[in-house]
Amino acid sequence: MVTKQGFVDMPPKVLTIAGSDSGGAAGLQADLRTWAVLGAYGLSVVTAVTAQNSVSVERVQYMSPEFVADQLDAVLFDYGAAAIKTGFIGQADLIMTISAKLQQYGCQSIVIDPVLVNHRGQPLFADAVRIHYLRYLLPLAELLTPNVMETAVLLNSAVPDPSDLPRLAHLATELHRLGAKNVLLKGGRDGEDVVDIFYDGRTAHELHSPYIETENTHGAGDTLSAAVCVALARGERLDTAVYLARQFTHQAILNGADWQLGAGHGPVFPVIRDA
Ligand code: PXL
Repeated sequence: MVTKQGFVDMPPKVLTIAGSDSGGAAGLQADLRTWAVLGAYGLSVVTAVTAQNSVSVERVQYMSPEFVADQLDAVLFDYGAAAIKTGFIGQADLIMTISAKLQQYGCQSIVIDPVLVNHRGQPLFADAVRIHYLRYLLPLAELLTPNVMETAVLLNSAVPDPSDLPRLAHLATELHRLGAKNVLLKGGRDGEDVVDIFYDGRTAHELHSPYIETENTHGAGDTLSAAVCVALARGERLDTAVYLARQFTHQAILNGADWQLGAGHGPVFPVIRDA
């Protein structure tokens, strides 16, 4: 909010622990873009640097656990963060390091976006990564945000039919049972709607929004979890945070739905709101 004197209120501080997408669509670039648009102050701890574009991921260079720990110490010791999200991690030892640091600093309002499959739904990592997610990150999650494929990977089960909503609701309860306080299972379908299941430990809520016919959804999951962080950092209830973030992401997908920035899948692009 800009005041009469032209001063700006202090923004909420939010931290992403994520990979860099050289193509600018996903990863920490999507998080920081979302946070700039929503008026939050974004901190970023880099887990890996990818060489990728709209067509393919060519290479991934992981940061060492020591260097990730140093980045976390640097930002958490000084700034702290009112909400935190994890994105692309991809290595068991990095998961352990991140989990230990989040606990050491008593971090709250943690959103775990379990980046485990590529956009074709193929698992990206060895089974050790899945096991480390379950053991070290799920118990820290205020909210876990898997899509249908990632849910199957985490639970080591068959990929569910996205239109079998009772089954998705059941799988969300399973992820809660494994330690995530709340679960937003994304990517269900009901006719012309996409349906996310929000399980809060008591009730599975079906959250509907109209399906947008586009392949330009790169970064949608990142944008969603980043937007949840901002609402949590501003003190919103989690169900409100999820509602606001879904609206915001729906609009971000609409914005870029007809674009052709590169040869392949295009990005989502959040709108700049009026001050
Ligand atoms: O959208 C998930 C995601 C997160 N982080 C990085 C990525 C991707 C998908 O491409 O590259 C770095």
